[in-house]
Amino acid sequence: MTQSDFITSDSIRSDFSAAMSAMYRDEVPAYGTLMRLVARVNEEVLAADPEMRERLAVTDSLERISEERHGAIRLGTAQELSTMRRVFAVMGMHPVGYYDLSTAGVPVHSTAFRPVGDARLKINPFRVFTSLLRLDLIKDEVLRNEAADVLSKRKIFTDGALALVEKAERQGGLDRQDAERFVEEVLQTFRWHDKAIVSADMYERLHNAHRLIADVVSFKGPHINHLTPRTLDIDQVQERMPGEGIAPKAIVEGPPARRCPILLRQTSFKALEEAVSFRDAGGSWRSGSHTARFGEIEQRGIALTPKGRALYDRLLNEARQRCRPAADGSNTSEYEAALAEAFRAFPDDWNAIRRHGLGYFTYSLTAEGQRRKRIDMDLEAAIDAGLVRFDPIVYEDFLPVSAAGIFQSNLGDDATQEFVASPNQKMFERELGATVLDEFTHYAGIMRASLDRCLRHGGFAAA
Ligand code: OOG
Ligand code: NI
Repeated sequence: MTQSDFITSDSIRSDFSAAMSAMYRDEVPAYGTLMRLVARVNEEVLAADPEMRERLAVTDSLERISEERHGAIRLGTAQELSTMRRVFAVMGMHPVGYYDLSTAGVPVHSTAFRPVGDARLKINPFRVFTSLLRLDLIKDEVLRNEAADVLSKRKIFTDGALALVEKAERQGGLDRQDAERFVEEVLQTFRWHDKAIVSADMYERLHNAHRLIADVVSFKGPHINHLTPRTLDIDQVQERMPGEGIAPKAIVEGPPARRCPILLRQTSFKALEEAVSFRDAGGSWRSGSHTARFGEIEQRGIALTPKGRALYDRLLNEARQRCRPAADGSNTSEYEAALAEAFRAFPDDWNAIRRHGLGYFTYSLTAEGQRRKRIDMDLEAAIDAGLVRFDPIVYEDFLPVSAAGIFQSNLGDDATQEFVASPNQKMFERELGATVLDEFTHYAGIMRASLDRCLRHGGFAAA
């Protein structure tokens, strides 16, 4: 077997995300409806805005605009998490970022497994927001031990999947046939199981401790709980969801609509109540229901520097202190007004964002800049003279407050619960068996590299 017989990890990721999408549309028909609505709105936006079409044609693949950008799962043990890391590595997905959601009332901490680097993201951007349940936050010791016991006995990966992960690690890749089997085997882990592995009574107790605990502990595997295509106009889709018979959550998470989009805006349709059955001590099945699976959409903007992010966090906090968005939608317009008002303090002009050091950009020589032998001025002057251009770097990660909002609206709106803030990245990385990539360092590196390239090729006086 030579290296050249191997399928690239990017192509395994593409196949996997396509297979997952097909499975999910099949399992959750409302998700198919959302996908069609997103595609329709994206077409309308592009038809009305030829400039955007042009820009997307150059920087992205237009045909794949409405495809999934991410999904999410919730795991129960460190063992599951570290094996999942190895599974995703075969698809070129690596842990980026640490998210502590305990502060927001959700007993998990998380990372995002995603492709790293522009070229790989362009081939296929699929990523999975992966949470690990924090049993240490369950107060009831008896329940905590029972839950740990159930989790320690389940096997979420097929033997075939585990064997192929080992083979990929040993060989440094997989050939076509193995890659196909790998996708098929790994997909099984993300399937929905309507038969619980706990009794109705235990489900009830887990559910009372926290809905999320019941979702993680009660089933055979970590069913994919949502997939998320990209939309070019999130407000349009949000507004048109009810017309398609799907119920959106009350607010769009993240920053308000702006001329220069920052970070990430997200919304979802509420999780469906689905029929499940529980096996009782006597061995007979009892029917019940469980709410876990939903659909989400996202719209991405520029990646912010630590300074920009601190400003974002402060303004979001300000808005939420003025008006806490109610889950039933009763104060949505008031919240939107507070958000828009707070974010007036965030510059809404690319050059201002850049000059204040709030966002990450890539720099490149314009056609005119390329013609010059030597650019005898500093970078700012070269930008003003039209010799150098700058383009925003897209934010590829997630936001903890938004994630908490997405979790909550899908755990049932009564699920808000207080936990003591207890971020523990060290513990998470121990459980993961690896460190997570710091997203700021990563974006800064991309900006730095583009700047170096630009300075070198421009023969800058200062370079
Ligand atoms: C994950 C929620 C977070 C996002 O897009 O912020 C998330 C979950 O509900 O498991 O997917
Ligand atoms: Ni999501």
